[in-house]
Amino acid sequence: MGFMDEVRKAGATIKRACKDIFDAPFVREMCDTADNMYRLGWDERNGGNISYLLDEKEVGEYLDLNDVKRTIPLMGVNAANFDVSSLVGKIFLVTGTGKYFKNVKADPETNLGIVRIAEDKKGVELLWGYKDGGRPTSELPSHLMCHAARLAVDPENRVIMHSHPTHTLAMNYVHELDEKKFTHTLWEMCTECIVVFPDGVGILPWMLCGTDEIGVATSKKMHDFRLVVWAMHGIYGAGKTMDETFGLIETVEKAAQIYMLTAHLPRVNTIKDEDMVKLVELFGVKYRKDFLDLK
Ligand code: 2HA
Ligand code: ZN
Repeated sequence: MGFMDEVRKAGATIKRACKDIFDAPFVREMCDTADNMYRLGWDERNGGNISYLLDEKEVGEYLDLNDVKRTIPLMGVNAANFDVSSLVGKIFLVTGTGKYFKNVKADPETNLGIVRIAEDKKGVELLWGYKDGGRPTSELPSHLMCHAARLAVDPENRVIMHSHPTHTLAMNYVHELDEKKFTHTLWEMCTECIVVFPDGVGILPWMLCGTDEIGVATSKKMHDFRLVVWAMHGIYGAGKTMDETFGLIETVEKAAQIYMLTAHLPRVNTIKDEDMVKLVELFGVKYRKDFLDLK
C-alpha cells in the first residue's frame, strides 16, 4: 500500500470513529428499553440487567476498537471458572452493576458499558462507558453463558435480558413451579401466548443470584427455552433483537397479569388445548406438544 493510501485509510478510520456513540442505534435501543422496563415497574432500584451482542464493524464506526480504557476481571461472586471460549473477541453493550434502569436514558455513559471479551478469557476490555469507574452487571457470567447457549442453537441471537416483572413474580408465589403446568397456564391466558413462546417457559428453583451456578443452570435451560423463570426472583429472556426479547417477557407478563386478576375467581371459560393446536397450525410454529394435554 502506498503512502497516500495509508493516509486515506487512516483518515477514513478517524472519520468513522467520529460518529457519535450517543446516536448509535444500539445505544438508543438500550436506553429506550431500560426506560420502558422501568416505567412498567419491572425494574425497581438496580433490578434487572441487559446484554446486547454488537456487530464489531458497526461499533467500529463509533469507537476506536484499539482504545481499551481498562480491563475488568470477569468472575462471578464465587469467582469459579466458566468457559467463555466461544465469545472471545465479541463485543457487548451491558448494563452496569448497581445501576438503576431509571437512570440509563439520562446518562448512558455512566450506566452502560461496551466491553469486549479478552483473549485470555479472564476479563473484559472496556471500550466505552462505566464512566464513574463502574463495572458490568454482577449477572454478566449468567448472561455470557446464556449468550453462548443461545448462539449454539440460534446463531442470530443477540440479546439476553433479565427483569423482575411484577405479575410474573406474583404468579411464582401462588402457582406450581412446574414447567409444563406453568407454561400451560400462561398459554391459556392470552390467545397469542402459544404463538409467541411456543417453546414454553423453563423454570429454575430459587437459587443464589450473581453466582456461576445460577448461570450454568440458566444456560442449560436456554438450550430448550428462550424464557427462564428464576423462582421468586424474575425472568430471563433471549432473542435476536431487543424488541423480540422485550416482547417475549412482555407477553409472559401480560399472561401472568390476567392469571393474577382471575386466579381467585371461578373459571367459567378458557382457551382449550385443541384451540391452541389450531393456532400453532395456522401460524406454522413448532411447539412443546408435551406441554398440552391432547387426547
Ligand atoms: O442486577 O436483578 O439479579 C440486579 C439483579 C440481580
Ligand atoms: Zn434480578
